[in-house]
This record gives sequence, structure tokens and C-alpha cells, in this order.
Amino acid sequence: MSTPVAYSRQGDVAVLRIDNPPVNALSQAVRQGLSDAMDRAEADAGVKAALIVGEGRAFIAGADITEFGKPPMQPNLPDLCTRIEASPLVVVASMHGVSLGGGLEVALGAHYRIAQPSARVGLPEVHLGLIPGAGGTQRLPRLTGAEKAIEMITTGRQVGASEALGMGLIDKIEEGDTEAVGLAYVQDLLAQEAPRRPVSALPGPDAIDWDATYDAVLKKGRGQISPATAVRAVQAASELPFDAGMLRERELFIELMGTDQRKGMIHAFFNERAVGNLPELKGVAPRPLKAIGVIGGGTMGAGIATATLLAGMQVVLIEMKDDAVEAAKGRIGGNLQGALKRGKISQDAFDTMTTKALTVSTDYGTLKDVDLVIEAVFEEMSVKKDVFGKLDAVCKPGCVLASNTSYLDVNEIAASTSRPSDVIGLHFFSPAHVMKLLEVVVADQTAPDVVATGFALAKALGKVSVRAGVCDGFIGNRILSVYRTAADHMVLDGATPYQIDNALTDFGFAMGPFAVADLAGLDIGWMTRKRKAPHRHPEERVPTYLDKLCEQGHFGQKTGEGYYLYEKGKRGGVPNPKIAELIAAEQRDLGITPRPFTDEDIVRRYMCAMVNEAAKVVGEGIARRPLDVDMTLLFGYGFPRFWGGPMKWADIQGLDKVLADIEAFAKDDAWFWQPAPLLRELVASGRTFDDLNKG
Ligand code: 3H9
Repeated sequence: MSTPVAYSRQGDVAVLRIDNPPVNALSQAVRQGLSDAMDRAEADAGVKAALIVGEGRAFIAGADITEFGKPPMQPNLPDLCTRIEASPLVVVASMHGVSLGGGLEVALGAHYRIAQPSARVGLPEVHLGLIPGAGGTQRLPRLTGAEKAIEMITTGRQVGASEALGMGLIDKIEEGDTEAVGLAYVQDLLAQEAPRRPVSALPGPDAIDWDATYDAVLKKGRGQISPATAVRAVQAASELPFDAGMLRERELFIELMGTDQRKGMIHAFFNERAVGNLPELKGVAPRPLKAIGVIGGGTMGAGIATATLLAGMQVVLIEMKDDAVEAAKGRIGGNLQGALKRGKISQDAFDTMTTKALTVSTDYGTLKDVDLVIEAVFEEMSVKKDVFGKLDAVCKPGCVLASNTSYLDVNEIAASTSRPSDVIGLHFFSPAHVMKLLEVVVADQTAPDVVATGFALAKALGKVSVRAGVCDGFIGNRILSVYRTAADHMVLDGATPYQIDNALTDFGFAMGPFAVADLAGLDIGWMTRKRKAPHRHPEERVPTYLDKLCEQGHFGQKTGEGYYLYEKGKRGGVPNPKIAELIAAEQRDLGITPRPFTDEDIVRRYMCAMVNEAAKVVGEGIARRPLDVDMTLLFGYGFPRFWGGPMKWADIQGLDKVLADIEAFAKDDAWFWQPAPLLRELVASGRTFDDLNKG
């Protein structure tokens, strides 16, 4: 049977070469191969040292994540690392690309480590809801001390080679072929008669204030438990002998392996990658993407232009008047200045982007050569149609015409042009050069290669792209409007906006819905309420207390007053007492007796509303798969990653329980809580949302 670990001999050195594309994950076959190759090296007469190298783009990217949740297969990784370390040979790891998780743990099992200047190392297990489980929490702090190890493990941060050298994590940096530089290093060590140097033999790290560190990391994790658990594992490295520390690490690792958070985060890991792979686009080539047009230089247009410039493309931005041209240039320049300050781009790149790569003009004629144009003007159908008419007249044949609308009918926009098959929705999230999500909205007549071009653009911009169908709000904003409504109903019935915000940040959201509304601007919701008023169903419950605040010109953070009061220069706000008065007045008018809600009630209603609407969105084909909804909420709406997304959350709760809750809520408000047919179907057939992802 072929093994992914090749064995060869270079004089008195055995070379163990791991070749398991794409990233040399430590599958069972690789673990077995490494173990066998170590046995062979030790039995090979005259061999004094073993050199471990990786083929392809990484040394080793870590344990094979696809094996998690399945029955364990021998040899296990901690034993393998211990076995490597215990070898009588001098063992050296020669690292390139990334050495992550179990990959770094294998290298820490070696006696010496050499790396390419471009190599990066890290222990990213917390991003999977885990801690390092093959000695990383015990060996790393023995080399770096507790504080640096805790910082690396609890953030999952990747460290570059020179920083790793400074931390004592690696011993040497050398550019060149990994095997050649590794062999030269081994020969040096052998010539100096350098001893085997097991990290486990080093003393454990000095004590720090473990409880305070644990509490601080727990708080920062906003509900995520693995980073704080890592602190306890490093504490064991300080307080226990090595072997007992390893047992403690194993115990904690296995405990985390059984958690819902681990399931949620691994769901997020794989689906973040799967979401852009659409079966319908297999073999469909995207159109070229060298020059991009942007219509409108407000916050959104300038953000889109910034993201596009940062991806190395040419941008032509159109504004209406000369002063708006200057303002747009200023906004884009400001965004790029931020990237320059953070070291994301060089001064040279900044100069090219702001001068050569960017044209801002009032003349639509300058768009004649662009490959794709994104309209980001006022959300009003007549304005959009006017813009698309102009684009239709000036853009070259084959140019993709995209709208950044967040809820308008892309079919209607497409129909206003002579080339509906070239029209698509590209819904960016503000600030567009920061937010990772892009909804690619496919209209009835959009050509497949135009869809492929939307996805190719997203990839070039480093975004997570989700395919959405046409409906009011597409995937994200449509679902948002429903769970926001559930929150509004709870306020009418007795929960305060502040209790709701707190319950949801405790659940893991970055911000609660009312703090978000203040940040986005209360005028947006006010306008939407007015827009929707004429078509409203008579049974729909819509609170109006906030309109009164808006009528007084209070729109949230930007005016200093909303659900919260904001003091200049201070982060966050304090509850606005006017809100309680306005709510109480509305409750009196409607004859509602406020009732108490527990935090659990709040989360349950909010999440059930989200899942129910999401199930309708999937059932209607607006989202093709539940995973598309999960990634939309994760990357565009601050949904806690450790739950994997609302559909994964629902699967974990049990869909029968979610449906039973919705049916119970419907007893008080049957119009709002109409169970999604798809949810009923899945419960009846005993399936999960995740089953639909596999189809
Ligand atoms: C661990 O090590 C636990 C131990 O402490 C203890 C154990 C007892 N396994 O991201 P890409 C796949 S936990 C399986 O598109 P890039 C990935 O799904 C692990 N598969 O490329 C994708 O597949 P597809 C700690 C993996 O160049 C393909 O490889 N390690 C794994 O943008 C290419 O990936 C981590 O958490 C894996 N470990 O980025 C590292 N890794 O083509 C996780 C990747 O079918 N990985 N795949 O979609 C990464 O961060 C990035 O993948 C990496 C490459 C930086 C390596």
C-alpha cells in the first residue's frame, strides 16, 4: 500500500517527506506513515538523525479535520509526537508554508526546528472550538513562557518565522530548498555533536495569575469556551510534571471535542469554503475582470472602490457633480490611508491606487472599457433604472451590469436594459472594504457566466460569496427583518431593548439588535416602516413608538440619541430613559400588560424567528442550501461563529423542538409564527438542515 510519507536516506540522515495534498493534514495514513518511518530510521544502520519535511505548499496544516467526530484511529497524534521526541536519533523539522495545530505540534516533538523566512506557525485550534491536543499546550509554554503561549493559543494567531525565532519557538531561519537547508542544518548539529533536545525535558513555565487570565480570556471570548479552557491547559504545564500535563490536556481536548461549539465551528470552517462552490458553475468560465466601474461615491460606493483597488484592479467611479467627485476621492483616499497605516499596503501601492488605478469622473463615457460596473446609488427604483439606462448606452458588449441594491427587484432593473442576461445583483455590506460578505443575486435571465463573474469578483476581493435569488431583502435582510420583528414584539410585550441586547450578546452576537439599529441609523428602519405600511397585513404587529423619536430627529449614534444616549468620545451608550416612557405609552394605548421574559425566552424567540424565515428562504429556493444561510448570517450579520449559523444551531437543538416552540408561540400570534413548510417536512421525515447541504 502506498504511504503518504516517503523514506529516503541522505548519508547518515533519514529524510521523512510528507506528501498528502493539498495541505499535508495529519490523516491516519500520515500518522501511521510517520510512525513507521521513524521505526525504519531507528533500525537503519548508520542513521544518526531524522529530518522531517513536507511536500507542496505547507509543512503540515494540522490534524485532519475531516476525521473529527468519527471514532479515533491509531496511532493517535499525541503519542506520535511523544514517539518522535523520544527517538534516540536527533530529529529536525524543516518547515515551510504553514505549520499549524498538529503540524506545529509534530515540529515541537522534534529536537530542532529550522524554517523558511516566509514560514508561518500557529496553534489555531480555538477557531475549531478546540485546544491543541497533541502537546501544544505543554511544549509551547516550555519554550516561550506562559504569557506568549497563552496569547498564541487563545487567539489562534499565526506567527511569522522571525517572530517565532525571537520567541524561541524555532532555532534557525534559512532560505532555500527545505530538504537542502534541513540537511545542512542536521550536518552542522551532528558536527557539533549537538545533543537530542526534547522540549518536554525543559522546566514548565513560571506561574502567572491563572484565574485573572482565565476570566479575561473568557470575557473576550463572548461565550466561546475553548480559549479560556486553553488557559487551564497551560496552567497544567506550569503546575504538573510533563506526563500529567499531557493527560490534563487530553482530558480538556476530549471534553471540547464533545461540545456543540466544536461542531458549530467545524461546520463554519468547511462551509466557508463550500459556499462559493456552486455545482451549477462547474466548467463555466467567468468573464475578464481588469477594470471595474462604480456608480456613486458615497460610503458604499467608496468602500466598493476601495476593496477593488486593494485587489489590484483599475477603478472608474462616476459621481454626479464636481464637488461629489472630490468627496468620493477623499473617502477612498481615507480608506486607503487606513490600509497604509495598518501596514496592509506599501506607500508605493497607495500612490498607484490613488493616482494611476483610480479615475473619478462625472462623465459616464469613461466607463466604455470597464468589464463590470457596480451601481451604488440611492435605493429608489426610478433612480436605479435611470442609471442602468445610461450604463446600457455606454458600456461595451459583455460588460456585467451589477446593482448593489439591498432589497429592490433585480428582475425589474434587468428588464429596464436591452441586455438583461448581463445584469446581476452584487449586494455588498458596509463598510464594503471591511465586511466579508457578498450576496450574489441571480435574476431570472442572468447568464451563467455572469454569475461565475460575480463569484470570481468576490474571490478576488477576498470575500465570502453567497448565491441568492430575488426577493425583498434577498437572504440576509429578509431574514433580519423577521428576527428584528420578533425582538420588537418582545419589547411590546414586556422585555426591554436592553435586556434583549444583553441576552443576545451573552448568546454570542457581537452586538444586540437595538445597539445595531442605533449604529446603522434609526432613519433606515423608519423609512422601511413607511415603505411597507401600505402593503401591511392587518394582523401584523408593528410598534410605532420609535417613529416618535425619529420625528424629533433622533436617529441613533450619529445624532447622539436613540435606544441609547451617546456621549462624544465614549464607546457605547447608556439606556435612553425616553424609550421606556415611549414603550409604556404604546403598551397603554394597545392595552398590553407587560410580562417578564427570561434571557432564555428571548434567545429562543429570536432564534426561532430567524430559523423559521431561513427555512422559508431555503424552501422557496432563494437560498440554494441551508449552508448559504449560515454563511450569510455569519459573515454579514455578526452571528456567533461557534454556533456555525442559525441552521446549524437549529440542527443542534433538534428541529422537532424548534418546530414545537414555533407552534407554541403561534398560539398568541398565528400570523407572525407560521411554521415554514420545509421545517415541517424535515421534522416529519426525521432529517436535518445539514442533510440538505449534502445533496
Ligand atoms: C489540530 O491540529 C488538532 C491537534 O492539536 C490535536 C489533534 C489530536 N484537515 O483553506 P484552503 C482543506 S486541529 C483537513 O482552501 P488555503 C480545506 O478544507 C487543525 N482538510 O487553502 C480545503 O479543501 P477543499 C489545526 C483541510 O491555502 C483545502 O484543504 N489546523 C485542513 O487558503 C485547501 O484549504 C487548522 O485549523 C485540515 N487541517 O489555506 C488549519 N486544512 O479544497 C486549518 C485545510 O476541498 N486550515 N484543509 O475546499 C487552514 O487554516 C487553511 O486551510 C490553510 C490553507 C492555511 C492551511
